Amino acid sequence: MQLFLNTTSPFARVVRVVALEKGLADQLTLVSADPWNHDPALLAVHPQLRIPVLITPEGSAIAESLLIAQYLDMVGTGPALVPAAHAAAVLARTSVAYGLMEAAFHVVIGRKYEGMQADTSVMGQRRLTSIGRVLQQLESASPTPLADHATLDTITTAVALDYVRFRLPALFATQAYPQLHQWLNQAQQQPHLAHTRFA
Ligand SMILES: N[C@@H](CCC(=O)N[C@@H](CS)C(=O)NCC(=O)O)C(=O)O
Repeated sequence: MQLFLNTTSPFARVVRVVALEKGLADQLTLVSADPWNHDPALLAVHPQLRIPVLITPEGSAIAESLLIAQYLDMVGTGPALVPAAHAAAVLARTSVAYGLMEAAFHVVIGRKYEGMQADTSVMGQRRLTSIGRVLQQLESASPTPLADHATLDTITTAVALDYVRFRLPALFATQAYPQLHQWLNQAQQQPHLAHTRFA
């Protein structure tokens, strides 16, 4: 299988952690891609021109990190990423984390292409407010404790928080979110998260 990615994409990192969790990492060839420069190899496999994209053994090209995660969960080994007994709670937490990841990514990319004034647009304001709301909710609820086998909620929560810390540290001060920083520091020790750090 091929995985089109770059090493700073939170969406691609989720997929890499999932592949490791599901015992599939050695079946993955990582293909570095640059969606922002009209990468022809990426465009040849998927019209969306975004990463990550997974090419399956039968040649299907799957975009969207959570869909790729769903596929890897089905074909890989080991415990389910979304255990049936806790499916609703795991998916609910995943949706919060995924929303944080998307909002943070759009703030970063808005600033990159439009400058800091991107933050003052209606969408910029909505995203910043959403990031603050999610961080506060996670801080007061505390993310689920880390288990031996990561589930989709802990993977997406750890990746989303680390992405905010990596790209938008001013929004995620340690003094404002002490519990979350503590949780994230611990999560980063998990071998698969440690192996996929942003670079
Ligand atoms: N919803 C997508 C988001 C993927 C995404 O936005 N990827 C970024 C890189 S981190 C990208 O390729 N952006 C290019 C673009 O938006 O045109 C997913 O979950 O995979």
